[in-house]
Amino acid sequence: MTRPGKASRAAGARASAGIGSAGGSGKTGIEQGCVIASHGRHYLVAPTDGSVPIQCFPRGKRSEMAVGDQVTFERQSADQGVIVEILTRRNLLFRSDQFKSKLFAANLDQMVIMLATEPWFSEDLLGRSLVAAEASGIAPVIVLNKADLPDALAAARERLEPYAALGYPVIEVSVKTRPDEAIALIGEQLKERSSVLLGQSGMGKSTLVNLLVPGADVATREISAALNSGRHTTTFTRLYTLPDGGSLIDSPGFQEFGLHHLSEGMLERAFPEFRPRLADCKFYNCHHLHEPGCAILEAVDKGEIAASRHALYAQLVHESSQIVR
Ligand SMILES: Nc1nc2c(ncn2[C@@H]2O[C@H](COP(=O)(O)OP(=O)(O)OP(=O)(O)O)[C@@H](O)[C@H]2O)c(=O)[nH]1
Ligand SMILES: [Mg+2]
Ligand SMILES: [Zn+2]
Repeated sequence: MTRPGKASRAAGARASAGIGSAGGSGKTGIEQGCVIASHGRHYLVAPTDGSVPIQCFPRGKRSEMAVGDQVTFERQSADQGVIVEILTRRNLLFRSDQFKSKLFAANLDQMVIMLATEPWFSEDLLGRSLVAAEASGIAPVIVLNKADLPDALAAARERLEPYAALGYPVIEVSVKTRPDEAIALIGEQLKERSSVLLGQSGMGKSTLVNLLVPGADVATREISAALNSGRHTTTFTRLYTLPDGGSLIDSPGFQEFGLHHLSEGMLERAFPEFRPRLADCKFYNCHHLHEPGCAILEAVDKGEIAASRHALYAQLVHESSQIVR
């Protein structure tokens, strides 16, 4: 796909022009719904009136839709429809490299970053997820799963300490071996909010969805020791309605989280430990890379800002300058 337009790169995409007075009654053939799954150019839309989800196609080569989008659609048959309009988004979460973007989800309150004691999680991806959440105004929550594996637990806790110190909530669970506790801890956090689950493959995202959503029956990545058969991994993004209110979006594990679309100004504010110091730099347009009198670099020198966080910032600024417009 092409990069979402300027408007969607800001806090939220503008809706396209109105479609006139459909009235929402459904009588005219125009209905409203929520995109609950996307696979290529195929979308599953759950009508707002509660009727069964129907498959919808975008009309022409209009902009791509994200799971969580509110749309209007026109029914063509009992189980197929055409998208008429994407309603105004509160926010849009996506990743981007130099050339293209990939949508994660829209209209989110919360990002649940799923990590596990095993396999080893990438701190780079964690940092990028946090930056993406901050830049889109979505509250991040870190979940450390597989706390039942004692050998790996201590190391994972230690790696997460600096993030807890930054104020990010860290919830430790074992979805598989202590499901009731996981329901209590995570269920409460998800109640009445729209959340997206992000994380590398094998962290336990789908296992969590199966626990929280009765009947979800999501394939989980059970790797058979014998033949490496029976291996499942999530290949599409899907929204589930939570029994206590709210929704949870399961997404495929990812290895890369490009943030080429974030400007330098957005990046410096996406690091909460930078924010209170930004006004103290000598130059008002300081890049916080090599400038004399830079309050951020001074804080890094004093050990008040982790060097790894500043390195991530510098890398993201570099990527942001590489964008092909
Ligand atoms: N030991 C342990 N294993 C777990 C726990 N939760 C999930 N698993 C296992 O971790 C593996 C991966 O789980 P999934 O839920 O498929 O992971 P995922 O994050 O959805 O992976 P992708 O769909 O590939 O992104 C499965 O074999 C699960 O049984 C846990 O609390 N403890
Ligand atoms: Mg999965
Ligand atoms: Zn500076």
